Amino acid sequence: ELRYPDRLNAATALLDDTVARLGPDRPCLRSPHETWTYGEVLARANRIAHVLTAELGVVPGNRVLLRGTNTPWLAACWLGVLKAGAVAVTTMPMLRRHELDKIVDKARPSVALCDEHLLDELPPSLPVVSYGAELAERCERHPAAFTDVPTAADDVALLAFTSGTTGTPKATMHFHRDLLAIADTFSRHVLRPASGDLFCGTPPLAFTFGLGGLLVFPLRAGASVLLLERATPKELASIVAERSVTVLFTAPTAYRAILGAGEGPLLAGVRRAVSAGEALPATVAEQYREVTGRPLIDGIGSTEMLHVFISAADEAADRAARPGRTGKAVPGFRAAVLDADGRPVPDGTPGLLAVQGPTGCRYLEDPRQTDYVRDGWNFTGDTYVREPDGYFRFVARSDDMIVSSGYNIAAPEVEEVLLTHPDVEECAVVGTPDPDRGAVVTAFVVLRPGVTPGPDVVHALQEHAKAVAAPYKYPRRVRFIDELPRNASGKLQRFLLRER
Ligand code: 3SK
Repeated sequence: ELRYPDRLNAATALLDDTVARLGPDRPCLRSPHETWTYGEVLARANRIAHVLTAELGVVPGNRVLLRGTNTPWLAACWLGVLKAGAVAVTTMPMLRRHELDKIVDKARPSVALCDEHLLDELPPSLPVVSYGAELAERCERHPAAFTDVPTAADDVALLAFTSGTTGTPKATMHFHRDLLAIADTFSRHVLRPASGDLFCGTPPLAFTFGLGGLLVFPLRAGASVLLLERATPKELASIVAERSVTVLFTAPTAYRAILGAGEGPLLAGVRRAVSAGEALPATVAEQYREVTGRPLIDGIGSTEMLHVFISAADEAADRAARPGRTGKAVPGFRAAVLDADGRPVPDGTPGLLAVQGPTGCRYLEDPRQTDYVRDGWNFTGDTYVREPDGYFRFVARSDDMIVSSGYNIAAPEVEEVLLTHPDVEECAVVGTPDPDRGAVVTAFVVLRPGVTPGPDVVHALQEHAKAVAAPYKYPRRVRFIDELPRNASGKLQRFLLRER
């Protein structure tokens, strides 16, 4: 069981305590052009905390909206907000005015710290300080030391928004102790980082997958992180090789694109490569291992739980975590597969994934709280199977199970089959209404460059699906599209496809 003192400020623990332990001179936050040492980050975060409290009137418990791409400045602002005892409201840099309005209505921040290039979309009623130039100038007026607000371990530190599967945002509240708990569970037991590690990856710091992997975990370990504002999979692979990245966080689609372009060998120096955010296709996990000689660490997490709660914990587990099986409950968490009444289903039978642990779902004023948390379990919305050796195998998001003519068909399984066809770049499968079958399996397919869509390709894909999986699962409808709809954290928005 994890124990933290009653008085706990996560920024103090991540930054000041690391400086006290390892000294100020180690590299901490990097961008492609510069490196800030731990001492420099500490001084910047302290000065930002002064600006917030002394100039902007922020008091403990106030909320501060953060808007920016992944840069050392954004990370320092996040730390400064926590040091001031305020609550960080992280927002995806891609969001536009209409989405930010909803967040501001819900979170009621007192002020925003915003990248100077992204000011346009902020609601004009919200007081804002831009960074770098304006904030840098204000920082100059303040000392490099700050006494962090002695928050309680279960004071809220973070409001993280999730659009869920319906597009209506919910705010999840996370405590100071939760931020350390994700480092002391998934990172400590699965990643096992050392202070010499260099972390890198693509998820935005506004997505808790990125916040953990690209800020909390490296700082808790005294390691450094290379923050990228944007990178295509190809660019990411070259940067990883050039900069000798050792811990990598990105989504399954990026690993697939890197491997598909023959650039997998550029990842050979990565000690720990983590895939989360979406289900990892078995073919990608297999190919990654073949090309790099190392396992790709699959994980399932959620914004509600803050980070990953099922994954493969050590080398032996890595071998047992065969493609298709996400792993076991991360030490510190419990997981079970339950029926709709909350009773355990037998091993081998699909059911609802439920988890308990040091983190958990607390929505800010939202009636959907009781859908997610029941009888002390967090129901993640995924259908899983627990296998007799305790490993959990992903079947589908619960709302991605298609019932067609009485058959239960998991959309990700059909996607996995289609992805093995050489003409398919990406695809998404949904159920669409049908008067005879209730629903039919419908595939939205992005073809590889140079392949011309037409009835022949539809026929070839259908025959391929029938040959590889049980024929009742084949997509009776196939639609070609240029791009799959994804939300700001890169998750597929199947509900938009269903609406088409
Ligand atoms: O939403 C997710 O898929 C996720 C995965 C890992 C860590 C955190 C999150 C939110």
